[in-house]
Amino acid sequence: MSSIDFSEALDCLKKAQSVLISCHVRPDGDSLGSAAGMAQMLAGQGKSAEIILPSELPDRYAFLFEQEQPRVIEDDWRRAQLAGFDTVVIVDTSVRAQLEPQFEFLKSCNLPVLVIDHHLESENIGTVELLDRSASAVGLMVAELAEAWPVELSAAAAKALFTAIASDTGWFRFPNADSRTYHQAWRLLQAGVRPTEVYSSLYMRASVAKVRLMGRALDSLELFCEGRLACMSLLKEDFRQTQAVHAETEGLINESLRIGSVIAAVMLTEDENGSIRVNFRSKRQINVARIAERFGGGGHKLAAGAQLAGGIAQAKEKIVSAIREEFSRRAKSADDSDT
Ligand SMILES: [Mn+2]
Repeated sequence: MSSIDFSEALDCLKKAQSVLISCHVRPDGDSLGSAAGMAQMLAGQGKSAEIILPSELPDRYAFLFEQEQPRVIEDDWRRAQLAGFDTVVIVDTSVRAQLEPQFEFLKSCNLPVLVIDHHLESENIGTVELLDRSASAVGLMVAELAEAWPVELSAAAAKALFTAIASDTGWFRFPNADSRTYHQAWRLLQAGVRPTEVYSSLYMRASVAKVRLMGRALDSLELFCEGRLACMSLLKEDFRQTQAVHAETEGLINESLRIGSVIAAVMLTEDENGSIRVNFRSKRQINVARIAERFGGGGHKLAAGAQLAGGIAQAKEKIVSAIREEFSRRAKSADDSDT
């Protein structure tokens, strides 16, 4: 059991009768699994819950929504005239930039807005906030909410939360997969999750296009900083030729972390409009959230992202030199502490 105070969040959920659940744009496994798990948990308590996404649901996560596909509203939510809800729950973000379609609605809806998040940055979007930067996934926080409530989770709710946790911990491989994470994973297994089934749903149903895109990404691999930094890039052309979509870049960056010497990895992706999306990963030592923040992005210590204008070559140069600086800064402080 964690030491987090769930009372305010639980009060909010217990009072709610009709809940609107949403998450950040370009939703990932944690946000979708958390939203689906939350919806199932609330339904299990006789409450009504509807998930509305601010971007399309990636196909690979459709298995989380077998009964009912979530609604998608990509433009200003105020125009959708959403009615009949008495509570809003936002999972896996608390910054405006990731909630553009919802933001004005959230400010003007006069409803309690419960934000459940584990990212470093928060812009106080909610009226009630459950923020825990040490949680490996929001799915973990929702599982802990269920334990603290206490309510029993259905097998479907447990599967969704397990998917959320597995996604943000790289199938329990990343350093954020701590005993707290395994404890909740164990509870979810007891509630009926079959990990092999979740693994297949998540990782064994890729399209040919995705595997071809992976080939392109691996082909672009360059090493910098004496082999400690791996850099891969994908151009518009790579998407056209492989017929992959942008959502299919998910997870590709981790392939370069297989290299023994690599400590940090970046993946640069050219968007349709020509801007460059940069994803950062770190095995240890280097805090990539801080580097991403220098470019207007953010994230976690070991996984972060940013968006850069301009061509891929300039973007790569800027990022590589920022990370090079970080390596020498760290080497210097290590030297200082030696003497
Ligand atoms: Mn997350």
